[in-house]
Amino acid sequence: MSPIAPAQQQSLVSRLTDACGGSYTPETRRKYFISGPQWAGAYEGNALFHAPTRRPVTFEKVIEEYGKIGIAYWCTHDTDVIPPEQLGKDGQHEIVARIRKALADNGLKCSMVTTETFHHAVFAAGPAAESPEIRKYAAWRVCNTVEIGHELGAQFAVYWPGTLGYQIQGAVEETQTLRWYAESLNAACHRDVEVAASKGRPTMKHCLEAKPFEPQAEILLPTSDAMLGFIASGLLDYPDMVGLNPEYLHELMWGGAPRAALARALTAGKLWHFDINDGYRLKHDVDIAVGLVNPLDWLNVLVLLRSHGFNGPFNLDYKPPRTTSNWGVFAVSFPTAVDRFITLWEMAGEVMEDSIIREATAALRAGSGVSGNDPRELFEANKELMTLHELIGHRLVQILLGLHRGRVYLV
Ligand code: GLT
Ligand code: MN
Ligand code: MN
Repeated sequence: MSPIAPAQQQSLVSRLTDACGGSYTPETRRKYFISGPQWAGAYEGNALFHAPTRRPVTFEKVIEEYGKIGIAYWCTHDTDVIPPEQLGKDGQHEIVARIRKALADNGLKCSMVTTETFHHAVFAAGPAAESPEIRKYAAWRVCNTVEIGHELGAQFAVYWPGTLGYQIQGAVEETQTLRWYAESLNAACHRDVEVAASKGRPTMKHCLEAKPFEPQAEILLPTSDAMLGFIASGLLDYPDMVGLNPEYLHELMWGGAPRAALARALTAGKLWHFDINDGYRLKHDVDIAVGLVNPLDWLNVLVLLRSHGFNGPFNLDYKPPRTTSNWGVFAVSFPTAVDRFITLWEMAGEVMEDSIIREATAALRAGSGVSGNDPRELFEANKELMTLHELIGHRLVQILLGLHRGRVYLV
């Protein structure tokens, strides 16, 4: 192939994207409770070992592009959109008014707000640092975010306590740090109760998000399960207002099974918000877009969620790769991520209706009818049925690959 001159590259990428087919209309995409984070759309490709590859993008641009794609909800950190020195001041009110206008102009809603307690130098020792004045500032920040959330009509507040931990062991007393962290959350919930009452709005759902590694070397609440323990610890004044925002990759990162982690959150009644993305076990937080690495696992995750009535928010918390251009972020990355999610969600519906999986599952649950306390006899009585586990796996792969619709190779 001859070289593709820079001016021709976008049209080639567009043509090949269209040739992929399988895309949904913006109207269809809007029917799902899918949210796009400000920080994902505006991610410039920078990281510890990476210089940015993309130009900065404003929230007006992100909201406009999400609107065109059909991503119906938007979410943000306080400092993604408001410079830290403007927080709580006139600058904040002006920016919030501009956000409201951008959302209204483009037909989006704000679903969630979150507080950045990890990037700024003030959080070098985390949001629950020893210094009482830093903790007071952290509590003020989460309360301010709750106020922003009410002004933007958000239903959810997320907390990722990524700096709740340490680099240097022995310098931090873990039980004390957890108590201090609870104080901030208590302040946020308390402020929420007050603001909700004054505005006649429901209180928000406050969702904790775990990540096992990064940016601290050791993390005090590294998994969703640790967070369930924290919610039930007695340290929270409003435990009923606090639940989880698991992230698919964060559960995979520590070697867990995301579907099992989600199941534990569901049985605790705390699965409220879900960050959707993909990546690899026991690696860093690569935040690859949903379904690009583990589509079969994703299908199974969505079968679980659909069968338990979980219907979102599904938050596109991924990072468009550094090799994707500013144009490609909204022309290719987000629409294809949304469409893979919708396809997997609809496929999960198909799995639930599939007559083979239904009958196999029912047969396994019916058992053999042979009872008694002889373990060998019990095993023998069920052993043919248990072969269905593998058949169910085969059927799931058939559905994932379209083989159940007759896709075959001419061999
Ligand atoms: C950060 C983290 C994400 C969280 C964001 C919410 S911040 O990007 O890696 O997983 O969801 O604070
Ligand atoms: Mn996340
Ligand atoms: Mn992540």
